[in-house]
This record gives sequence, structure tokens and C-alpha cells, in this order.
Amino acid sequence: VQAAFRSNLSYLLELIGSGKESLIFMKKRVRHLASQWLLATQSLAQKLKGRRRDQKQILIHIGFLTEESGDVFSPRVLKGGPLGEMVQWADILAALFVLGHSLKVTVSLKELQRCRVRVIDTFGTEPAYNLEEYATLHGYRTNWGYWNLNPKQFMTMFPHTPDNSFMGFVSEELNETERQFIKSNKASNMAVVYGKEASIWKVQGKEKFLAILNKYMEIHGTVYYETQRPPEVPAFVKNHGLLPQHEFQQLLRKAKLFIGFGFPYEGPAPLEAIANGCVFLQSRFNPPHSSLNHEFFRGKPTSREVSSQHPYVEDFIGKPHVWTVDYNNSEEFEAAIKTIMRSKVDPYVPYEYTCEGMLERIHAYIQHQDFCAGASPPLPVKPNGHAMPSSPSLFTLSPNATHLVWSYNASSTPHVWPPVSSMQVWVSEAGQACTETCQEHRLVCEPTFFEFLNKKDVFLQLRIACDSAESEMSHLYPALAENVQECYLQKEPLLYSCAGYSTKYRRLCPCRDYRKGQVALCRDCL
Ligand code: U2F
Repeated sequence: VQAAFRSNLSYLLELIGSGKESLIFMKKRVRHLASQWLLATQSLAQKLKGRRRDQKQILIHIGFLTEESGDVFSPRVLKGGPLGEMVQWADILAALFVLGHSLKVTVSLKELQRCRVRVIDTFGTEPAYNLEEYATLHGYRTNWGYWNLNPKQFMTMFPHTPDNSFMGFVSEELNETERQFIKSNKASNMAVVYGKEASIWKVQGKEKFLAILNKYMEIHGTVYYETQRPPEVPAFVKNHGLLPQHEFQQLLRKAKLFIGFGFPYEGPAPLEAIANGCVFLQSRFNPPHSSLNHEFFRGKPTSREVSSQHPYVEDFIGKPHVWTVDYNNSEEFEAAIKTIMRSKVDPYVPYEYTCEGMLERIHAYIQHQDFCAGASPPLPVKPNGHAMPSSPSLFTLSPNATHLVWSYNASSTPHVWPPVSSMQVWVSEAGQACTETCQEHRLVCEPTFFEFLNKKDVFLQLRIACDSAESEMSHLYPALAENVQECYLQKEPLLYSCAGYSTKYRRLCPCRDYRKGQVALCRDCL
């Protein structure tokens, strides 16, 4: 059956059901964003020009909200608890629905049937933690890992590691009237603090940096309270209490600055602040936080090092919208405040966080990702239909001997997605992850392509001399150990990893290009 775009969201609201604060929050959000979803649907329809799309039967099981899992979220929705996940779930539901798929939503384990899964996984699962046998043997066993899935089946909130699929959510875009309103109504001396739960305000050194901020700006908060001001929130802060999402966003429209205290990590609020014309100020983490040194990340199936409260906005957006400074350095902090107050900053939403961007991405995943075809993608096929053996002619060597470019175009490899035409191979430095290596070349690591590099021939083409080329299980392979001239191939496709690094190895990295503002998709990926 072909999927037909939908132009009315009311049936989705019925599907979501009711009875829990979490579901009520999600429905409000869907209703509020309905017109943006419909506009985005029209744009995507135009872009795809009537191309055939299959309608899928999709069961959305919101495991965190089931009674069986204890449903810790719902009772905290109105009390300052996490809302980020519900923001994302609401947006996923809306996107799948307007794309025209046939949905069923469940919040009870009893209704969960066997199905082909995609897992919504906020912080991501790296391959070393995913493969049970390997995780157990090498100390990567954690609370959430070892599901033995294709790592691309995990879908994250931000593009954390390219080993997983980036799902994301939406940040509301402003129309021209709203932009004009913001221009004339911004109060250059108004700051809003990021933190709806009192515990977030228990941060070391707060007195010092808040005193500096208070010299220049009027400080507002949206901290949940029952009867009186929480003791953690100083008296000079104007606390509005926890606001409904829409009112919180109205507050951001007036404010100049949105300031983070270091927690929560990687939530939606900084993107909303930037979308409403605020500057986001956050603290740099030195050393970075990770599952090795911070309680919040302990037990999460990732070794990712978090360099600030929100590395995505730090790396993908940056100044003038985002300032990442050392809060213990009073001069640096004060100078930032002064510059921010004087700066003119327009509202901004990265394309991948607009309704259209999210719709485009989910459409591409649904049409092209295939986790049933087996771990190995089919061999590239020549225009005449013959499968090509792995031969040196597959790559052309660039002048730089650590770099190979795939020399066939997309039409010669019709079954591989992303198309292999977007691939470039780079060799990492020792101690460097492929994620970084690709980034250095303005590319992104694409684990689907590891299959094409995991060959002795490729080392040859890179003019790397190998005394031996063993095939073993390691999330670092394919790689080479330079001083001993040993090369290593990967034995277990589930262990292909963009995120892995070790000072012992230089890794072979499959990189690809990406669309401006849409890192999940290569140029020819739609
Ligand atoms: C993140 O969860 P949070 O829910 O704490 O993330 P936030 O960025 O604080 O906010 C989520 C939403 O809360 C809304 C705001 C955001 O969309 O519009 N809100 C509101 O409705 N009223 C208010 O007064 C203030 C904000 C993250 F998303 C989770 O994945 C993590 O588990 C969690 C911990 O790191 O952080």
C-alpha cells in the first residue's frame, strides 16, 4: 500500500489516548505544532514529487510509560521532572502520522507483540556495548546495553555517534510577525535560568557567578515549587514556577539570555531558547563528563565525552548564539555577559530540528533503512548487472596517500543506502576515533560503509605495508598498528564502530558527505 500524506492530526490525538499527564503533555504539543507539521508535509510532498512511498504498520510502544516499568515520568510532568523524552515522542508520533503510516500506540507491555524494532535511545548505544559477548569479555557491560542489534536501530535525541541513527525532535520556527515581535520586545537585561527542578540549582560556585550575572541582568527562573520558594533559588531571582511549555517559550521570547548550570545534559530547552532569539550561555566541562566520571552517565552504554552541558549547540551552532565558558573564571564569565548584552542575535533553528528537516529524515529512514537484509550490504553492482569483486579499481587514490575516494557513482550500487558514491576513506591518527577523523575533513563517519573497507586490498591501495592481516573481533578494526606493520580486519560486522579509539591503532574510517543542516543524510540520500 502507498502511504498518503495526512493533513489533519485529530485522529492521532485519539490514538495517543489519555489518563496520564505524560500523554496529556504530548497531545498538547502535537496540537500546538499541528500547523507547522502540515506546512512541512506540503514542502516534503513537493520535494518528493509523487515518488512512491510504502505505508508501514508501525507499533509505537512507549516502554518508559508502562506500569510494568514503573512509569516514573508521568507523575513528575507537572513537578519539574524530565520532559525532553516526551517532547521527542510527541514529535516522532506526529511525523510518522503525517507521513501517512498506519500507527498503533501502546503504553502497556501486554500489547507488545514481536516486531522489527527501532529503539528510541536518548544518549545512544555504542557498538562495543551492544554486542553481548564482546561487552561481557571486555568490560563494556552496562545497565542498558548488550541488545545485539544493528547499532543503527538505536535512534538518538541528538547526532551523538553516527553508529546510531539520529532521530531528533522539533524546535518551533517563528513566522515573520513573531520575528518582528521579538526584535522590538527583547529585554537586553533579562536572563532565564535553565532548570525547572530545584536540585539543578545546587551547583558549586553558584553564588559567585550568579552575583556577577545579577549585577547586569534581571534573573528569571521556572522552578517547580509546591507552596513556597525552594531554598536553592536565591531571593533576587524572579521565579515563575514551572510553566506550561507554550508559556515558557513566550518567556524566552522576551529574554536575551538563557543560562545553563550544567544539568540537565543535552535537553531540548537550549534549542528552543535559540529559536526564540536568546543567547545560550553554558559551562565548559574540563575534564569532560562521561560514564567513567559522572553519576548521571554511569551505566549508559557509551564512552562519549561530554565537553559542556550541550555539546550539540556548542559544536553545530556556536557563537553568536551559544557561548561556552569556564564558570570558575570570573573574568571570562563577566566578559561573556557584557558582550552578549550588546550583541544582536536573530532567532535560529538548525534545519534538522525543523518540522521539515525531521520529516525528511524520518521519511528517508523508513524508505531506505533495511535491517532485515542481513548484516552485509550486497556487493556493488556494475551497470551491466554483474557483482563486482573487491578489486583495486573500486577506489581512486587521492594525492594524499591516506585518503581514498570511491570511484563509482550511485547508479552502479543501487541497493546500498546511503549510496556508496558519498564515501571517502580516511585513515585516523593513533588515538583518534573515526567520528573525529571524518569531522576534521568536514565529513561524517558512516558505519554502513565499513563493509567496503574491511579488505586486505584496501590497505594495499592506501599503500600501507602489512606484515600480517588478521581477522579478529574488535570495535577498533579495521585498523593498523604502525610500528609493527600489522593490519587487522574485522570479524564481526556488529562491531563496526565510528566511536571507538585507542592509542595503539590508526583506524580505517569510512566517511561520507552530508547535507547542509541535515547531518543524517548524504547529498544523494533522499
Ligand atoms: C533533558 O530532559 P529535560 O526535560 O530536563 O529537558 P529540558 O531541556 O529542561 O526541557 C524539556 C522541555 O521542558 C519544557 C521546555 C522543553 O521542551 O519547553 N519546559 C516547560 O514546559 N516548562 C518550563 O517551565 C521549562 C521547560 C533531556 F531531554 C533528557 O533526555 C535527559 O534525560 C534529561 C537529563 O539529562 O535532560
